[in-house]
Amino acid sequence: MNYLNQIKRVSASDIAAYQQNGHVRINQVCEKKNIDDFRHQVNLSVNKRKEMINLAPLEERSTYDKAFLQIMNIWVENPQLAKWILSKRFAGVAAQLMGVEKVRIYHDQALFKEPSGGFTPWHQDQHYWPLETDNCITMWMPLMDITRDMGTLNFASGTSKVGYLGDMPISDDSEAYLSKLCAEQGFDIANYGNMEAGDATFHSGWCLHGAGPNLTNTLREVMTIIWYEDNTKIIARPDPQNRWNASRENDLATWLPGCSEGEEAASEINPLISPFS
Ligand SMILES: O=C(O)CCC(=O)C(=O)O
Repeated sequence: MNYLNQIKRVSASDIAAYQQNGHVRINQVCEKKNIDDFRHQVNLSVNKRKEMINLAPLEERSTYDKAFLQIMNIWVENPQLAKWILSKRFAGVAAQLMGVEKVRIYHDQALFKEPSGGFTPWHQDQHYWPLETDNCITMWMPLMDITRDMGTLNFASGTSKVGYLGDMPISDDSEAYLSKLCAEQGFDIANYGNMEAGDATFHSGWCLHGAGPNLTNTLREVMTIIWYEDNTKIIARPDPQNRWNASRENDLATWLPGCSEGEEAASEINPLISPFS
């Protein structure tokens, strides 16, 4: 069977840990012997896109832009990479953790932390996503062996249940507010440490997380994929809970093109993946 269709079974204890803490580490989601093609395809696309970006020197950038090179939704322009991003193998792990049969892709993103790249401020991913579900997940996979001092993720355990905490894009403000919140509420902070190429951490949409700076001279190559459960609607408007913000407006236009508030979140760039059938 094609490797990309091979389902990796997740243990009951890993599923329980994810449900409880909002994050979990699963080793060899892509076995090391198979990582080279995935890494190669990501790098091809990243290098192509990078040519179009005018990168300022690190010291002149904002905290956000110091944290990583963020190259988004590259699967749509690279059919060889699309095979990986839309694979049953990756979506199967996500679906088992989420407890669903089918998922949709929200978007992918390469997050490359440069040598001496800055810390990633505390944030909630789902602050950006106009999705009417709590069942969203991100896979964060290094494409190379990495050490903790290259900036592996810190997670505040149990925060997947806190919901929307307000309009807080990744910034010095989100760092200040959310690190204070973590300290005050006494959330345990987890970091899974060194990882091998193809290991992955998974975190849910509301789980508070961030990362340290890259203290090494090596570029930290990480690829991420975001999925949400099938049959998810876009937040309606007006929203009595006041959850629309500028980031969500932008995401609606960018990652759900042609879809409207209150409708199913299912544009042509959010393909449905049924890993188990
Ligand atoms: O790679 C990083 O430093 C941050 C990653 C992150 O925030 C995410 O994948 O949601």
